[in-house]
Order: sequence, then structure tokens, then C-alpha cells
Amino acid sequence: GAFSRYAPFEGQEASMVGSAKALRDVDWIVPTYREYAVFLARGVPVRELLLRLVVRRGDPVKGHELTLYGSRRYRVLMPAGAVGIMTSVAVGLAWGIKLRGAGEVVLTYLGDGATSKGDFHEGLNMAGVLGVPAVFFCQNNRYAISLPVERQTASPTIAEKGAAYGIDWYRVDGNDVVAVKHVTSVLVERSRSEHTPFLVEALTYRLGPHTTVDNPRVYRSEDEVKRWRELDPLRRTRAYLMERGLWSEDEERAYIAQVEERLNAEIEQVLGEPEIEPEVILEDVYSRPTREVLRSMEELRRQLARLRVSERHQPFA
Ligand SMILES: Cc1ncc(C[n+]2csc(CCOP(=O)(O)OP(=O)(O)O)c2C)c(N)n1
Ligand SMILES: [Mg+2]
Repeated sequence: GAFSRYAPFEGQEASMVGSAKALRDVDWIVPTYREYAVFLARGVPVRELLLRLVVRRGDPVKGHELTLYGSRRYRVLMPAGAVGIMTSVAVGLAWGIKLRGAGEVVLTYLGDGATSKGDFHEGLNMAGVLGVPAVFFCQNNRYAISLPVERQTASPTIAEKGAAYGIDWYRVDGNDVVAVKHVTSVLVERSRSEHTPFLVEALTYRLGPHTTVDNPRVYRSEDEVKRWRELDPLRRTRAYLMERGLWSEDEERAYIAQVEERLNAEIEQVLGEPEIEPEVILEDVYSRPTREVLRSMEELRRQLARLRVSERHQPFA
């Protein structure tokens, strides 16, 4: 109940971690609202993400755009909430990198639903024409909220849409972390040296709800979810490691206990941080506030003061 809203990624861990681990520190990530495992894999501190999710002072994005995350330090572009539009923004970023000769690569995340947006097609078209160092990583998790992918496109695969734009495309088992890491690493390095874009379709499944305010039972069967649970990437990774004697039940128990303890302590800490002042919403409109912004700020303060006075007189019963 502490988070306002959140888009869980259970089932997509292998796609997110495998792809993020294919990057070098200089590379850029263009995420959607769901890529929290990507941020962790990149090394963003848990505390920073928690401050973001509970919207407390210290939130790197200062309360703007609930649940979305961006960071200059970790080279994560702040996405827009509107689905799909970051595909073309990422092309601009990658083109800039090419013009500067910077040797960086842009890894752009998108969902199956985003491929129906014009921005996806415009972005891929420009990426092909300009020859930019960008890898488009589409997590086909079978749903865009309640809409199954079969109703999203009549194309047999999402990946092959790259062909229309002269972009090489690949499909990978998105629940196999080793396969995802391998494919993405090869393409990221080729993209870096050859300035060529690629499109990857990672076949995966969202095991949880779309967000914490969604009820997936109304649009898909328990049976379907059960079938995908058997392909849970965590289960598969565990089996793979145990078979090779690299992981054990004891180690796992100890590890989970340790992580839970640390996480609970961090959550308690961030919940103790002061809330963000509403005025902050106007702070970053321009690098230096204009007269209009200052006037709005004054007006907001007046309204807030009035609100606080009336709250005091009519306490919420
Ligand atoms: C332009 C636009 N239309 C609709 C929405 C509402 N919306 C939010 S997430 C989402 C589904 C996106 O599905 P997909 O691209 O497959 O990503 P996933 O949520 O599965 O990770 C929709 C329709 C939105 N945010 N922006
Ligand atoms: Mg989807």
C-alpha cells in the first residue's frame, strides 16, 4: 500500500537482466514503466528506486511522472508515459551519438503493444535510413494490458517487421537469461562498431498484473498462467545452476532471507523520509524559472496555505 502504482515484471526477469547485462556503462537505456529489473541490473541503488516509488524527498525525479524512472548518472532516459513514443526519441539519441562519434549504443525497451503505434514505425524507419547505433528490444509478453498479442498484429512475428525498414531482426527465448544475454551482447557490439540498428523480439510472459491496479483474471485463464509458470525464468535459471552444482537450496534460502531483511530495512527507511513539497512540481519547468513560473509558484503557495487552514478547521472525520 505504500506505492502509489507500480508495473510488476514477474516473468520477465530474464529478458530484462539478460539484455541490461549486455551493455557497457557508457551505453544508454531507454526504458518503459516496467523496466525496474533493468535498473537494478545496471547498478541503480535499491534506495533510489524505492524513493522514486514512494515519492519521498530524495526521489531523483522529484515526484514527477509517478512510477517512471530516469537518471543522467546511470544513463537511463526518463521515458514518457505514453506507450511507444520513446522509440523515435531513442533514434534521435542514437543519431547524436553517431554524429559525435561517441562509440555508445542505445538499448530501447518496448512492449508488443507499442509496435502498433506509428512512433514505432517512424522510429524504425529513421533508424534504418540513418544507420544508428540502436538496439530495439521488444518484450513480447503476450499482452498490452488486456489485449492479447494475436489481436495486436496479424503478422506472424513482431521481429520480422524490422525487414520493412531494412533492419536485421532476431527472436529469442525471453525466459532464457543466457540466450538473451548472448543475443543482445552480439547485437549491441555489432551496433557499436557498424552503426547498424537491430530489432530483437524476446518471447516472454507477464505472470503478474499489468499494474497494481489491474485484475488479469478478467481477461486470461488460470490455466494459461499455470502453463507459463512452468517456464518461469527464475525456475529455469535455478535448475540450470543447480544441475551444474553452482547453486543450492541452502544458498538460496540464505540469500532470500538476506535480501528480504535488507529490502525491509530500506523500505522502512525511505518511508521515514519527508514527503515532497507540492511546490517542487514547478521547479524544473525551465533551468531558470521564468516570471510566469514564479507567479504560478506564488499562486500555488497561496492555494496550499488556504487548503492547510481549511484542513485545520474541518478535520477529516
Ligand atoms: C499512447 C498510449 N495509449 C494507451 C496507453 C495506456 N496503456 C498503458 S500501458 C498499455 C499497454 C502497453 O502494452 P505493451 O506495449 O505490450 O507493454 P507491457 O505493458 O505489456 O509491458 C496501454 C495501452 C498509454 N499509456 N499510452
Ligand atoms: Mg505487452
